[in-house]
Amino acid sequence: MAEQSVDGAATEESLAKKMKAIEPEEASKVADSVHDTALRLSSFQMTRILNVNSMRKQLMVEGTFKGQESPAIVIMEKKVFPEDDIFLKRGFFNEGTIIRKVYSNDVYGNYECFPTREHNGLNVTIIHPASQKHLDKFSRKELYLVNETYEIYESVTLPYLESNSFSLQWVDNILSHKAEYDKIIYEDKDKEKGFIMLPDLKWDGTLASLDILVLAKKRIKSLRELNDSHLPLLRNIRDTGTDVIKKKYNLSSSQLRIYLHYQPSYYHLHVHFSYLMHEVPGIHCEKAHLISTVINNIEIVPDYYQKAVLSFVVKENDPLCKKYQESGVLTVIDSQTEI
Ligand code: G7M
Repeated sequence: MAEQSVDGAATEESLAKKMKAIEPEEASKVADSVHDTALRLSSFQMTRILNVNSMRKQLMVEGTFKGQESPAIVIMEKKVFPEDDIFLKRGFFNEGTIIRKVYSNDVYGNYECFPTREHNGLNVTIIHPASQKHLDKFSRKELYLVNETYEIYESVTLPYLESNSFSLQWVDNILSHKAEYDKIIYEDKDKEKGFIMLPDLKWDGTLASLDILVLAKKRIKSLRELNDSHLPLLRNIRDTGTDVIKKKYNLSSSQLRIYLHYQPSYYHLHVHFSYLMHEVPGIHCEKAHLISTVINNIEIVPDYYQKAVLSFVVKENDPLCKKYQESGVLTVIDSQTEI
């Protein structure tokens, strides 16, 4: 699923995730890799910009290193600013800093600034030799918004989900205490309104990036299936979940973003609890549904989620995107076409 972040750590992690998605047989083809020699970036000839992400301040380019036939991918990413005491004492600007005025208006001045080398670092990831899979993975993909009615859900989305039987093994392992048992923060064993609360795989454990996952005990596919019979479960997750976090992490419910994803990556109902100050990927309006709104919608209209249009984004080339295309739900333009 698409991810967005203003946080360097999350960005690096999503990069790592992308790279993990390329399977070992690809990696084993590292016959003569530039990583085995003293790397000279000046010998890198850029051939194509694969993607630019202005939000994450990333540039991904394809090219070749001198003397190498196989392509390489170079990913550059601006570094996150430090916020520690050492940095505060040392300061950011010095004699070498260059500053140019762009304009000023009243008390506001806009400048272009070129800090000295130590503040100009980039995180650089180099993939060499890069396979076609790597190139596809890092290439820009057009995004499309699907406005899914319940009829579209029943006729396109659901059959696709059922025919693809995505593995929920990791969820079942947690629910049956076969995995991550020692990580469980709280468990309510009730079959109907019970749940397990544990750290999200992505959470580094720091309070500043609190990211906790709640898995319902009951098998419910997603937000789409929720109705008034699930209100006790949803209220229990919201209320008990916030109580547990208050006691353990001293964060109040008003400091938490508690939400569900639609479409989720895994079709077993789960709720995300994250620290409001932490801008985790997937919190945007085309994907995240606050639990408070979900509960309220069902309180007003018991079968709200079997009536409402739910909007979400699919990526060009996603199998689900192709299904929507085939069924006429989406018209996809060729992203290579000049507009
Ligand atoms: O809402 P969505 O389906 O996009 O999110 C699923 C969440 O499950 C993500 O935030 C993942 O980081 C998290 N997750 C995925 N796996 C495979 C695991 C896992 O094995 N353990 C834990 N604790 N979280 C996981």
